[in-house]
Amino acid sequence: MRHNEVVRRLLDFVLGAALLSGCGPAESTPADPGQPDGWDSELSLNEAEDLNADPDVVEIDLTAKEADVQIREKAYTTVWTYNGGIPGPLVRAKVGDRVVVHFHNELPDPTTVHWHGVRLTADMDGAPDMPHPPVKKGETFTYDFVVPDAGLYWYHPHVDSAAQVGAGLYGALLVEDPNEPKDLGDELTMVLSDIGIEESGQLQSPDVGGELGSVFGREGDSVLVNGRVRPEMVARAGRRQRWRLVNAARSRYFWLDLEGTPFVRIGGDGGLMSSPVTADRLLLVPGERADVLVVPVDTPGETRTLRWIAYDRGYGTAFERPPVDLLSIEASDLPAEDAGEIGSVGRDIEVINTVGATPVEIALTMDQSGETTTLGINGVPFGQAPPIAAAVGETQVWTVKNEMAWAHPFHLHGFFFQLLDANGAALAPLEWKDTANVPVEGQMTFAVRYDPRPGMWMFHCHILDHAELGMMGMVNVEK
Ligand SMILES: [Cu+2]
Repeated sequence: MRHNEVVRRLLDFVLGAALLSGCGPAESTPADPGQPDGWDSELSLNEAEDLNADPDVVEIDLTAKEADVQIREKAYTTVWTYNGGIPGPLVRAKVGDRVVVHFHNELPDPTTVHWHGVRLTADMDGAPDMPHPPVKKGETFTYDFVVPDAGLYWYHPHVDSAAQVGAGLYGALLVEDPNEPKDLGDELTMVLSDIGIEESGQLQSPDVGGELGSVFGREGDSVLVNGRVRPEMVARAGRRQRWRLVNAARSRYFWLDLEGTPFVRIGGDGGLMSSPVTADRLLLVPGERADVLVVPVDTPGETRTLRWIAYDRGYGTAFERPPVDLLSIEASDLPAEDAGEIGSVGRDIEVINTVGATPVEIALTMDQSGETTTLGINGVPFGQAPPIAAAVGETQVWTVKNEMAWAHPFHLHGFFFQLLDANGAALAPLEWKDTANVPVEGQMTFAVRYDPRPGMWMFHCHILDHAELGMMGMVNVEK
């Protein structure tokens, strides 16, 4: 019997009816329920089972395989999965842990696993043939790396990536920092994605729409939160929630709206920012992450809907596209809470010193002079351009120009960067990025410092159809 229970029974005995009539000391109240039971059950993610007893090692089995998954009502679709579900299992680790992933490929095609955003060694990055060849059907490869930074990361294939991600291969990797404040809110990890499914219930062909589909960037017609179409949650009004969001779609930008409820963004790709930013809408380009606090407030039974809003990422991408409901939040009948003020959330981030930095200028380009359209870097598709030279310890300032009528989410593997403004100053508040939007016929500038992890690293557009058309390059970081 717990101590509280003993005390309560003793009081019952001594005070008798006084307690029941309410004249004596108050009867012990049940523990604060926080959120109602099962409030987030439709958003639950399978978690990868840690097979290693060492508290500083997370060791998991990850199998890529086909599975029949119900996405549309009354229809099962054969999709590509990690461990049988969309998304793949949530991998949970803490800062500094070693992560060991025994990866098995049971798919018909070769594949790799790229650990998007993690500052690991180049040989564990999952870029094909750099140096490990893709994992063929029936083969196994063990990824073994340390997670040095808190934040939400994700994993996905880096072979035929538009088709493989489009078929369902992605999952989240959450690296927690035990020293971060624990009372920021009830935490939810949300993997945002989409998938194209035919009327018949079959997965859409990865080539649907032909070359124009690739240039536009294919967006699946079913928009998913943790693999589900429009899940629902029942949440206590006024109680703060902390959402860890990742855009795992192959092409779709997510511009999020919660009917006037503001998003307090406290972190991004590489953990907490220097200070929060509050906004009514939140943009996540493919590959990007956000760490946000939200406080839904409604009277019991009322529902607030998280919506996808068409973001104009270039020609034809926003025209006459209505909002899409992503998630509904019903206010429970628990008494509303006063979320109060959040304390100071943030951390010190050192500004990268760009004095004497090496300038690197690249352009994201399209070439329609041949029989087929190719995309590229500086007019040259992937594989035909020499890598950009860099050295351990070097600082570079990149200017990424976009010559196309579509925006591109630029992603650099293995290293974080800091965005710079037009005058070359770091954007405030400070944050570590690995993916950032390059607007239509505009540019994006960032500073990067190469810590001692030499090797060949990729950079590319994270509209994966664009990457497959050639918009990828490499940085060779030498010792
Ligand atoms: Cu692109």
